[in-house]
Amino acid sequence: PTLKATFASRSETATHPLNAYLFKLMDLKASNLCLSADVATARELLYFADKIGPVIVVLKTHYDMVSGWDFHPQTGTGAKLASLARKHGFLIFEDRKFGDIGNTVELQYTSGAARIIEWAHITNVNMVPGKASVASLSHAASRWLQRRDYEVKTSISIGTPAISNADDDSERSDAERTDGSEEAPLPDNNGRKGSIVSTTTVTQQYEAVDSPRLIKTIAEGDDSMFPGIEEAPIERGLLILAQMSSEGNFMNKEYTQACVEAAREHKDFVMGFISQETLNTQPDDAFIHMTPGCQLPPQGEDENAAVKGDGKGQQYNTPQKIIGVAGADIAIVGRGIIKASDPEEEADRYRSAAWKAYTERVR
Ligand code: 5IU
Repeated sequence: PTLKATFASRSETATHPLNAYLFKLMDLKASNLCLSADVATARELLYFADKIGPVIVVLKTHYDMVSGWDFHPQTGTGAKLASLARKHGFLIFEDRKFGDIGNTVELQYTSGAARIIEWAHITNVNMVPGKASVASLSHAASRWLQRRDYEVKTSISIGTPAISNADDDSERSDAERTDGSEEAPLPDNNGRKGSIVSTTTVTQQYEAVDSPRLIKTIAEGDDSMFPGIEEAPIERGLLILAQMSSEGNFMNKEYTQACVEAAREHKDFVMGFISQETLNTQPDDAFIHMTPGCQLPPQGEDENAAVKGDGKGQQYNTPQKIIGVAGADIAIVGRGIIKASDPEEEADRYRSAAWKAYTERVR
């Protein structure tokens, strides 16, 4: 049902606020390209985010393959990526492929050193353990949002005391977040001193990532900032891993169908799928589809010629096949861009090919 619908119109009818934002971004930037920034160091990751940022709408990360990842909540790699996301207008997608029982994925999503939920707008789940992992991640995200709302309101009403030692602070909020499977109550509003201090700390972390002031400072005097880009909504989103690009993978039709059902049951949190084709089959399915395993033949050759795999199980399709024929929305490209002799130029070649496949599809 969505094959002929434009991204602009899908932005209007989207149920998930991040989908509404993303479709609008796609329309505005004329891009349905995601860069899979599979690099070995944080320095390269930030370099590519800044260089390729103008032509993509999603940046896909694997924080656990990056050496030198700085976990500092205010000045670390996550916060820097979030600033670049705002400067260039793209969403950050941590390709974490959560795959454990509900309680564990909840903790992995919100706590630990990386605190993925703080800096990644989107993450994904491998649904092998069952639908409960989707429910748990959704629960974790709404609790995080609730807490965030609460922190912001409280910090306004109590004012903002000076920050103490930053390391201390991260310890404290870690403890606050890892309080286990029991439903910990939100701190009450009646001024327990301890909770005010840690509350403000958390708020300041959020400010580091989300403050328009910070972004403005970074973007000031920089004319590469994409015009007309608004702030992304603070909501978090999930993609369900419904199909894979790798040879001989075990995701059969039944599995994929179960993923679609889980998505329909959690429309307020699930944005869509990592899949090889569109899975929107019912009239009110409004999911977005992002597809990895994408490469173009070398420059100068026939754009639609077949591309060989990587010899490690990865299989590639062209943007035309993925977007034009299979009906996916966003093409995810890693080595095709990262390993090119001129990644910026190559990224724009991919953007243009994927966009052309989309415009021809909706025509
Ligand atoms: N990725 C896949 N296929 C999948 C899923 C994820 O390739 O089915 I789910 C990831 C792996 C890598 C990126 O991070 O997408 C593709 O990178 P290349 O374009 O370099 O093959």
